[in-house]
Amino acid sequence: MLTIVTGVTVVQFRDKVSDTGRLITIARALHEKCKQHKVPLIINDRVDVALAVGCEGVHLGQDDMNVSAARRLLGSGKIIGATVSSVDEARIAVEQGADYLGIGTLYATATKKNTKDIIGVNGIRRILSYLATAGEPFKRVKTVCIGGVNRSNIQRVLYQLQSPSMGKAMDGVAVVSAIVGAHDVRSAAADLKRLASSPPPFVSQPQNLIQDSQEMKERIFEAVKAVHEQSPLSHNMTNLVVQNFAASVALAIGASPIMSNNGDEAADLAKLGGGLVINMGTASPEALGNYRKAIAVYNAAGGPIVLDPVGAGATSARKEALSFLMASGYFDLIKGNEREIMAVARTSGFILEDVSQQRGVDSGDSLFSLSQKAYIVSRIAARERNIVLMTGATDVISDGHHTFAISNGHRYLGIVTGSGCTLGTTVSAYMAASPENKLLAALAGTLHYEVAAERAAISDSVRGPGTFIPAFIDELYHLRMDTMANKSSWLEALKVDVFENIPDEGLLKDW
Ligand code: 3NM
Repeated sequence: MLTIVTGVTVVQFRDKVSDTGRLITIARALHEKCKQHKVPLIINDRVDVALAVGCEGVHLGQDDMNVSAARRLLGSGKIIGATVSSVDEARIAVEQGADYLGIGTLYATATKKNTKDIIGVNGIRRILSYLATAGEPFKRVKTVCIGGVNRSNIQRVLYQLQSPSMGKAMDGVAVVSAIVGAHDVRSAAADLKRLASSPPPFVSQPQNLIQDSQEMKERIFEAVKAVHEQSPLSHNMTNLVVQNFAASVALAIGASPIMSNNGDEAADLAKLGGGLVINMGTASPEALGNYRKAIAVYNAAGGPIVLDPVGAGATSARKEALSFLMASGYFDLIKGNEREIMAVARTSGFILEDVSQQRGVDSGDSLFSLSQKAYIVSRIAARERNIVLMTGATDVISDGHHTFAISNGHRYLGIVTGSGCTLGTTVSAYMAASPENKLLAALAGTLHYEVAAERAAISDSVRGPGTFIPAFIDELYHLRMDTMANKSSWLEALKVDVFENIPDEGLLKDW
């Protein structure tokens, strides 16, 4: 009936239909098995059954006996867990003496239909952030997340819920169907354990970034060369408006473009070692399904994914699309204008003042000071454990530890269609070519792109945004070729500032 398999550290007996006598019989047999393997047995809902069997504890839902009453009946030596889906429920459970919290529902699941709330990674983060700051017993309480966890998402979910910036990590996961619904229960559990204790393939080790501006220039030079030498696949699932431009930009920087919006093709493409751009510009429900398939296979292969949440704050359909995509997988870099990045902050679970109601896909006047931008991108990046690039007259890029301002570029980029999208294409190819330091790669890609724009804008053939585009593609190409010929004078044009200390601007609240 039960196989205790590699990797399972606690067993919960959950049976909502059997009579009490039968529950006790099954639980006794389970308890014997569990004891042989030194694994605690917890009974779902039924304090009486736990008492009758003498097992290690109970798990209580919001509609069951409350934790204080159960504690009085069971005493201090037993384990009491509680299901919670909000900060309030978590607070009450801990105040009443719960030893661990089962936080959910993470994702919709066929195993439990009457779940109160699907709260996703962001809802869980909110609860973890609260626990981290509410005092000792809250910080100490153990946590698992539950609902729809399986082998395809366990690494990403744990990675995103173990962000050091949150102050409290998720201790583990609780699963039903991923083990008991598997054909081979033993290997399913062992597989989950292996995945849970290893970093996801998309994670690169944090590097010591850069000592001084000379080193920065050298590393940027190397990153430009890496794209040329490796010619990484640049897979664009992009908006209809920019497909042609994006392919030309990819070729000019030395990447190998493919414009494929077919999710079924992504599994083969992900194996080729390139990068993926997901551009939400003209996303339909069908496109979102394709993006989800591609995100899963690139995450599994470890290839970098750039999310370009075009117009994310502008309509409720786009807000929902952003939530859908951010729940679908991990993005190595999220790139957007101020309002798009504020929509990302909200989707990431931050609570912010309503400064970000977006009116159109263009960025409009700047909402924030440079220091506020640095604060926003670094906080989101630290929480998402990725890189965030906020574009504007000055771009700000951060991985949550290192934050840079880039003041290169030209105003023509703001008045040609697809310049933001093709910057996404550029940084994804750069990250694919230099995966060991994705922040530096993204910085290098942005600089290549923006210095090329500056050079194009002053060339004799350019009289406005129309003539700018071909000149820009030329300059992207020439900068690469100059670099390959070891001509480094273009690096003198770089305008990069490093943020040393980023004050807490108080714009983003955790819960
Ligand atoms: N409790 P699976 S979700 C038992 O949200 C249970 O409180 C949930 O099953 C909650 O791993 C759930 O098959 C079922 O998705 C989890």
